[in-house]
Amino acid sequence: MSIAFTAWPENLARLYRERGYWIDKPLIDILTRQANNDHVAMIDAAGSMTYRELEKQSNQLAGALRRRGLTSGDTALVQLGNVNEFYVVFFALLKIGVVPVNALFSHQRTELQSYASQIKPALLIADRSHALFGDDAFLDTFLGQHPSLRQVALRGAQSEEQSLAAWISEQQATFTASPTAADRVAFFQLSGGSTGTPKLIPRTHNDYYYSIRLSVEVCRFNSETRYLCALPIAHNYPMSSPGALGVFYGGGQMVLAADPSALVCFQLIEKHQINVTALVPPAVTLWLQAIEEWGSNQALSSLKLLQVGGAKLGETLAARIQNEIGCQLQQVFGMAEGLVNYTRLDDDEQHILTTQGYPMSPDDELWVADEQGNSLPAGQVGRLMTRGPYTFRGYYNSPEHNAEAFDDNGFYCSGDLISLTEDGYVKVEGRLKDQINRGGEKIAAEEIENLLLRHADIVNAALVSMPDELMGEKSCAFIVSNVELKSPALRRHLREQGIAEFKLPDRFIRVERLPLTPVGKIDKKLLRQTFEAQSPIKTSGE
Ligand code: OOB
Repeated sequence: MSIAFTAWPENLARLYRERGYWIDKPLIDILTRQANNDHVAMIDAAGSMTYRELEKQSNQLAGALRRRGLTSGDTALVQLGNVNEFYVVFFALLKIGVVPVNALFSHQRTELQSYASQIKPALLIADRSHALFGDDAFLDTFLGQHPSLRQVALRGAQSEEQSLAAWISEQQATFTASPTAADRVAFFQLSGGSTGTPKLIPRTHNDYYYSIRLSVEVCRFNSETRYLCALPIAHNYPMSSPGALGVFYGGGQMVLAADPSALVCFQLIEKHQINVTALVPPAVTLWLQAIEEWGSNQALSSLKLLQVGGAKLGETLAARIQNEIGCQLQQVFGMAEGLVNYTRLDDDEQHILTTQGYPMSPDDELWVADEQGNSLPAGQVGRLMTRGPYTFRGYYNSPEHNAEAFDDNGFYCSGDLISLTEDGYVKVEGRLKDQINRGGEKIAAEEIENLLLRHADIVNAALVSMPDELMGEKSCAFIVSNVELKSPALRRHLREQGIAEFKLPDRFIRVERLPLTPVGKIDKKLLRQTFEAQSPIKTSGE
């Protein structure tokens, strides 16, 4: 049985195959190509692993999972941080056709619950070093709530029975892979979200593999590539743009950093002679501050290319990179749903500094829509509409949401406001979707509002973005309540619901009522104006 998903129409699927985009090979081909390569594939804080070892360990884990009854059509919930095991597990699951959701390490109870409810996993792979899995309390509850779960493996487990390391070292004579068909779901990506529940994005082998090969070509990754993965390993950007999978495809080396701080990364860059890495804009600011403070960018002398994406990179910040970090900038405007835009390595400075690049495939179809759905000419701002050989056709199990997110011709509306230059480059101008982009980390307003409304004293709540110099945006919750509620208590309330820390509102403002638009929706635009010079909203304390 394979996972249900919205497939591309036949005529486009045929075109994508004819043009050589879809090659009908499973994603494990990325590793098979390097199976006899004795070069180091990845390095984390615990040690290094060659391609041959990665192939062997993922085979062993795949065999161990198979012996425990896992089989094609099953799903898995995985939560691992920036550690080598992430890719041992990823390839092992692909090898036996088990379809994973890779939760971010920052995710907590609410997110894991939501993913498990949606995919009904047979397998859970988690880490004892994560707060939720330090002891068995949450695990026992979780297993009780999700009867589909048949097997659990834990990184750092004490008992052999549930030890991920023990499963990975189970020896076996031979192993034959049985991945899902290349035009079927390989794994789920996580949507940044704009609705109450985090949405899942089915990615097929064919579409994802194409996006990786194309990224490798655009960014010129090869066996000389030494890539630092400083962002969360499960995010689409460091996975595939070109990210770790691009590094593996090219036979290069990936080094895993625990976080994107200058303190951690500069050392790793120097030690491993890293030549490319990917950051979000706030991390760039912090790196520049560190260089100023330490009076030198010496540690970064091996760095040739810095990719920046996930959130809008301001032109002033962009302009400092070449001089102060001492390497080339590449802007990346991508989304877990598919479409990725890059500035090209030989673009002129003006395009690199002032645009977010252009789509990587000649068959990415992209246009700008006005409110009535008409196509707008270059220079005008409207909604981004796109479809193409690696852009998904529907969120998992979400017919109502899909009806809104796609037009009749299968174009996905990402909720971004963009304009196109005369020569086809994209400029991100803003956003329509009800989401806060907190330095690249996405917060769906509705998800947090629903959690706030669970508080007995909260009558109404609205989460909006407020400008922030470092993060680009931070989040502010406007609360309607009959009693005075202190910020720490509100944060505690949200923490008790178990959500990722980055989703906690940075600020709370109590108001008498929430302003409404003429059609009766909460007027978030007006709320956001609170942060501009004059406050039109009558607030009463914080
Ligand atoms: C990446 O993926 P997601 O799924 O976390 O977020 C996608 C959204 C976009 O729709 C856009 O709103 C925003 O993040 N975004 C940018 C941006 N890159 C992403 N906004 C302005 N400028 C940029 N350069 O964030 C992602 C996935 C693959 C590669 C890179 C980023």
